[in-house]
Amino acid sequence: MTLHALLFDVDGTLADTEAAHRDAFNAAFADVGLGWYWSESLYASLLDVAGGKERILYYWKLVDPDEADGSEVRATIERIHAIKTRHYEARVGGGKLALRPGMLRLIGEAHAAGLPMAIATTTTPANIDALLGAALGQGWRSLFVAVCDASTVANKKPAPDVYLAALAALGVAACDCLAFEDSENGLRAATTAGIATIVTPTAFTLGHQFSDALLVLPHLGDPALPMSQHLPGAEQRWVDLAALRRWHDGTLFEAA
Ligand code: XBP
Ligand code: MG
Repeated sequence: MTLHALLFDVDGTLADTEAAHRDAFNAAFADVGLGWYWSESLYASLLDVAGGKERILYYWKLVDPDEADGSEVRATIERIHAIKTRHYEARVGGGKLALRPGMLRLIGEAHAAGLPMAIATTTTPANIDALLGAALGQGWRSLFVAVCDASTVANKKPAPDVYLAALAALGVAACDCLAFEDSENGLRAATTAGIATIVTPTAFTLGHQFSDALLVLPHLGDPALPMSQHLPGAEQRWVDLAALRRWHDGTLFEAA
């Protein structure tokens, strides 16, 4: 099998964004006068619900089931979420949040090698622009064959839909790809789509189940920030294209 494409999740994978999301949700709740506050531990559990709007509705049903069934709820959630997105953009825009170790380097390596890439996320399109516009430059979209996000498919992760949409746009078979994820929902979405997946958990997802992952790593590392652990079949302690190709074609544990 030959590696034909890389697919990247956004939140928690390309960058450790969920703290900024949590702050943005809480700022929006304060703006609209809702006495809600999502603590870190509560937010970690709410992250099991993919999609910010879905997450708000889920929480609303927890705290006030009767009100959450009202006719106006959908419109109210849209309004809250639009405010939240503006707060999020303010928190990560302009390069305030760097990509996780190794991501900028790997994306550059793949682009230089002509290896197609796609994004498969459940987050809102504006959030991706805010994060990647600074990290990768305003022309960041040209680096990816497809950007599949909350506006692309109805069913969010752990449904495989967003990965299936990315595979269709790439025109490659799932078995010829590798995906990068940070959460159990994301891993389930990618593996259900048939894509071998490398997981780099964050503090929010460390306790998740990753038994179906090809590899679980603390991050992808960089020459300037090597991982503390050895990588299977690799001399260096950061993930590069050569290592990915070996892992993908099944020579995972053969000597480099
Ligand atoms: C993570 C999500 C998103 C973000 C919040 O997306 O589930 O909902 O938590 O962003 P992924 P929105 O890991 O698939 O990138 O409020 O825009 O949904
Ligand atoms: Mg994620």
